[in-house]
Amino acid sequence: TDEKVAKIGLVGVPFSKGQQRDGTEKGPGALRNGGLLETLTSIGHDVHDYGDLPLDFSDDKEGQIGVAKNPKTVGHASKMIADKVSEVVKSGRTCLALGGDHSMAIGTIYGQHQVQPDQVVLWIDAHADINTPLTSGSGNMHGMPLSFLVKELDPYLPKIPGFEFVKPCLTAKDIAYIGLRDVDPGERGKRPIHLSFDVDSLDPSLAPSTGTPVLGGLSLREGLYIAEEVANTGRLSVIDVAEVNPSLGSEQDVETTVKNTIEFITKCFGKRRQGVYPPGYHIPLPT
Ligand code: 6HN
Ligand code: MN
Ligand code: MN
Ligand code: MN
Repeated sequence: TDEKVAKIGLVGVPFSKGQQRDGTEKGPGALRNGGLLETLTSIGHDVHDYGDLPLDFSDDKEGQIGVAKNPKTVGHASKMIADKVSEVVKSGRTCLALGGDHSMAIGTIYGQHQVQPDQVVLWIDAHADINTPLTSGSGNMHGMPLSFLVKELDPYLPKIPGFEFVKPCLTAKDIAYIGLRDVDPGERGKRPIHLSFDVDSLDPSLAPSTGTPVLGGLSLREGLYIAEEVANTGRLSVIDVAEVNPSLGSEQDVETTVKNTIEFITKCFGKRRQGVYPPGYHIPLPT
């Protein structure tokens, strides 16, 4: 049989201070209530739930420093996220990090880097999230995570309190944005994949409950195709699920967002259109 059991380490990242709307801190709860664990377990996966990180999400007392909002709060969260993700990856599990706004990726990528310095990053998003605190128009740190991690941007990055622990760990070539269409042979390899999935990459009709929706996004089939192809590599090591905001939109919007997000996650873990036998499954015989 070619069915694969994934060992998954689930980490809740209830965080919203990388942007200004409340609600993304409820993303992990919404995905849990939507049956994510049960779905992954029912197709045979071994899920260890590390629970939700006890993140502080008060506004910084000093308020805005430069043009980055809540830098200390985001910095402290990033440290806690990084430590947990590196613990999970070290244990040999694929880390499924449920956010939370996309500033979470500073910690998840940096944490993976401590264990797998040869990581590559696949960034699925309507946005590039590579503003520096100086290029950002909004000051929202969910639009900046990659600028803290990319070596080429180091000279352009002002010192921001709370981020003293982060050293740039990626080069621009380590990042692929969807849809990239031309890869050279030398750019391929067997490197562990960090998948950073912002639900706003999907069309707003499919993931309406998110803070920065942009019309004309991926169709569900396009999104699931990416997830299936990534699953086929067998090299998934960390997944971020960012920007689910159950406080936005109607009850129906939240349900749609959660359902489609869970579908994407299960495809990442090998759920197939033709069905999946859990390990040890036999077609029942009449007695
Ligand atoms: N996200 N480029 C805009 C900004 O504020 O820097 C939007 C960023 C959105 C971030 O969706 O994770
Ligand atoms: Mn994003
Ligand atoms: Mn590296
Ligand atoms: Mn986005």
